[in-house]
Amino acid sequence: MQPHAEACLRLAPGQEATECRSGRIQLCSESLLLPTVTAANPASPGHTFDTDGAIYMGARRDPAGCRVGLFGVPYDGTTSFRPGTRFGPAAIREVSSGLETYCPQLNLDLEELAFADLGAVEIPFGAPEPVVAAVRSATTAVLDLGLAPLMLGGEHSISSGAVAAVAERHADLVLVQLDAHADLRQTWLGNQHSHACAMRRCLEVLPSGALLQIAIRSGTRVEFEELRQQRRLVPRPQMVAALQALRGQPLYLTVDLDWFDPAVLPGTGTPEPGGFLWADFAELVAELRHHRLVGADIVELAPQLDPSGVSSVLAAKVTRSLLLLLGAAA
Ligand SMILES: [Mn+2]
Repeated sequence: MQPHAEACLRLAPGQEATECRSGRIQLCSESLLLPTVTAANPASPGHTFDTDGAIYMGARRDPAGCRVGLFGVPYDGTTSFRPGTRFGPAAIREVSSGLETYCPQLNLDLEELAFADLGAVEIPFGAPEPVVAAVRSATTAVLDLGLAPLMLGGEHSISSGAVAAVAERHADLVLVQLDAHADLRQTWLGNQHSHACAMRRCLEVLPSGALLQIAIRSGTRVEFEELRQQRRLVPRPQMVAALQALRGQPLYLTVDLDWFDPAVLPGTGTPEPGGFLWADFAELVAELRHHRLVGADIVELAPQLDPSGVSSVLAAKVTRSLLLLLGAAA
């Protein structure tokens, strides 16, 4: 158990913090034989975050005094090809303790950032509409706590809920998408909230209509015609310059992990050859250091599709970068 995490756990009477074999921090009742307690977040009445399971390294459960609120949405109800993103948030948390808290690129350390891991949004099983609504409500609750939201998916359909909540606070919000796929379909497989429609739904809840789609490499002819006509497609050589032009504006960054090459991140449901490496992401991180990042999500990790586990490690490191950027901008 990490000492700082232990110190920050708020325990109910009759509970004690224990470390289980996997190294996870659990809130246990008096007997270790009883199931793990699911705790409501005391600071957000009406919104229950399930805190069962692991916690991201260095995080607190109690949001008081924090600047960033991390939460998971373990959902893969509309996945069109290979499912498994419901296991994404847990995998990111579990491997996070293998990373350093210090980021040499940003010269920032999670040990010096007060951030909360609020757990998982409690979502209904099945159709996406109530899930998106729950995500919007939970993101609003995180914003009401004064925290910058960082959401761990789950599949990409959840992003429109978080974007809608953040856009309510920032009418001039700009959405920046890292993704292999355009995600601009009106509907897919009979579902308007399919993850293949993620950016179409985001555009409906984004008052500014401002969306930058960074180096998208897969989609239909119709999607690409729209990308070109709307000048939303940012080619790889221009991605840093395109962000530079947005300095000072509030940004929401959605990271579909299939933006990375399947060689470095095979653990995703719809892999697309021709993707990017960590160094490419690091270039964006360096530029984002100068921006007002007000919210972000990391989606589409399907950890069980990668027996090596490196996909989860990369996702956990992306999480660390975004925690630090959100914390620095808050
Ligand atoms: Mn994608």
